[in-house]
Amino acid sequence: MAEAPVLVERRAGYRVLTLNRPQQLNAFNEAMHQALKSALAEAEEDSDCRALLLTGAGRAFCAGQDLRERVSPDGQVSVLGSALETYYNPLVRKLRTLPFPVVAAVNGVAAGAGANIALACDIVLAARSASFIQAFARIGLVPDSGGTWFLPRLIGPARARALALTGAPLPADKAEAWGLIWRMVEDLELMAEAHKLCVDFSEAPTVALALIKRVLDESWSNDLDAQLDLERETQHEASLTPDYAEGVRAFLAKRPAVFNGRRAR
Ligand code: T3D
Repeated sequence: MAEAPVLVERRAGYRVLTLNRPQQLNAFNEAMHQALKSALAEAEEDSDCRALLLTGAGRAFCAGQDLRERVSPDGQVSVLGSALETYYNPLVRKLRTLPFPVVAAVNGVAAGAGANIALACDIVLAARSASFIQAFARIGLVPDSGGTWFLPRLIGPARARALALTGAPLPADKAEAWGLIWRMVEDLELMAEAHKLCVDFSEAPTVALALIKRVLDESWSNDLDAQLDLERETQHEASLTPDYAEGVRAFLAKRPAVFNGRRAR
């Protein structure tokens, strides 16, 4: 029987999703898209899931679209557009709006949509041997999966343009130095660090974290006035959660807070 294209591991308080087509460097085919979509939906529906770890099997994180799927037996390549609408765009939107943090553990090369899906995660950790490649221009395409949005915002227009136009690999240490990712760690420490983050998130005030994701994303298109209004709204919502009450009480009692991650009843 063929191996599952996405492996799902349930841990206490979080899930680990592993892109699992290592022979193809975890390139996305339709089956992998479907499996990832279902795994994300199931994680979202599980009220005990308070963080997600996304990684790749084998030596790569993900090499983007499986290009073999884009050539017909007579050598014709597909015209694109609907694939983005059907798979990549909903995937990026879902990662940004999941009501808990998503940690990408980039274990090796992340190319094309694979790089930008990593950047869509809330926190990106990369192994020293990993690299990020905007491979699109190399095959006559335009960066997608949010790349043209994330890159200039994370590293500035000059570096974004050069990476997109040249398709040059960006090694993990430089990605960290440029602010593209949160941290580079040694290869052997990657998964332990990623799990540690998820364990911490699984004990965090999850509703507040979801609201933080939202206000930071919306800040890109808001002026200060609108952002102040949004902060008022989200702060109100956060203050209705049992975790806020617990956080304040625990602080005053000088004890560690025990957050349940639940919404206000
Ligand atoms: O189509 C749409 O829906 C639009 C959306 C597009 C989104 C995109 O992601 S477009 C960009 C697609 N990705 C790429 O162009 C990257 C292609 N891959 C590479 O450039 C290189 O493989 C890497 C730089 C990622 C790694 O290089 P290297 O030398 O470490 O490995 P390799 O030997 O090239 O690859 C190993 C195997 O994986 C190889 O298979 P083989 O020959 O051993 O049977 C290779 O063909 C396969 N592989 C790697 N990437 C892909 C792939 N097979 C299919 N599709 C791939 N994207």
